[in-house]
Amino acid sequence: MQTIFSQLQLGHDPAHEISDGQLRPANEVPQRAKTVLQAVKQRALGPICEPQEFSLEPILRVHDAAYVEFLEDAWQQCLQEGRAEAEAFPFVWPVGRLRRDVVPDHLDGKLGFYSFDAGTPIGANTWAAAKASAFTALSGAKLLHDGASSAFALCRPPGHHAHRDMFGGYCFLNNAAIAAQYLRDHGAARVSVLDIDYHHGNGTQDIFYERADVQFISLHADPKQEFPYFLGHANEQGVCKGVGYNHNLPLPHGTEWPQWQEALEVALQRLQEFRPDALIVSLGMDTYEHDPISQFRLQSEHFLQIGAMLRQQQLPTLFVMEGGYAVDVLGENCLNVLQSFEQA
Ligand code: SP5
Ligand code: ZN
Repeated sequence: MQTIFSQLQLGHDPAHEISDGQLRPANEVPQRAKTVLQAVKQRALGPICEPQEFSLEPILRVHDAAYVEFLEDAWQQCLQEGRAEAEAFPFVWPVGRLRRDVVPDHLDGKLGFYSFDAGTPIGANTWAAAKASAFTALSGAKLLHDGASSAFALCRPPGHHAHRDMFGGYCFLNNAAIAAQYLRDHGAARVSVLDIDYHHGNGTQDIFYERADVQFISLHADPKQEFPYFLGHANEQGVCKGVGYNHNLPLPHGTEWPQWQEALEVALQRLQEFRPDALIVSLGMDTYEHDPISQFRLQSEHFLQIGAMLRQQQLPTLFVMEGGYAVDVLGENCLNVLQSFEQA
């Protein structure tokens, strides 16, 4: 299968994230993409291509225009306010009864208005990288549209936590959602997004929550115990036309392969009932036993089994890279899914 990747995606290079009450070294670093790219080459998955150029239009099918403008301009605004020395973090949010109907002018106000966490800094090249990452997903979607049976969008920064108008969870543009919408706009009647990242894909869920044409299924750590904490419970089933098209399968800390696999079987059952024209896999590798920020216990060999189970769905499948922070083995684990998908 083809891999899509752009060097521009390496430009987002955060030094820090705020977690555990500290400024800590960032987990979502360019090296993640480099190591996966290296494994794609070593294991000869197939050709590696640059993403095509797109206009912003397919991004604006998913994200609010004012939010996209904010991301585009954020670093310029940092420079204007003399804050080029450090990356920009939000620290105040319009939650509860604070007002969301007036967009602040000040950078700190805007940062909080358009985000939901303090773990996702904006730097000089963040917008260029996020845009390239979205174009990578779009190029993968276009390959499927043009008849490919599978493609690997090596997206980074990741996307599944990004809402229509909020960044967070290391994500700025929701690559998987943008790809799903593209496929809908180009002839697919039904698209499924299967999210197997360790964390709940709150952004993707929310984007499609009222819709019956894009199914969202997610296996993830129980939000009672894990980020993003405020979405991802089992009783979130969609609203309006979307009732019955959202499926959350939260799992406890310490989950091992048998339990995870059982949840995947349930997810695949829901997928088959929906009969999608295409499948987008939000491919997070942070379910791995030695992931530094996660609490599931999947082993490298289990990723081979995941690839084989996905293969059995016999659907045009776009893999969109999400999380995974055990950088040393990220390439191996990722390629285990992708190669067993091709060879099963
Ligand atoms: C795409 C993706 O996987 N985003 C994940 C964002 C998670 N951000 C919260 C990180 C909190 C880390 N706390 C770990 C404690 C271990 N010392
Ligand atoms: Zn994750």
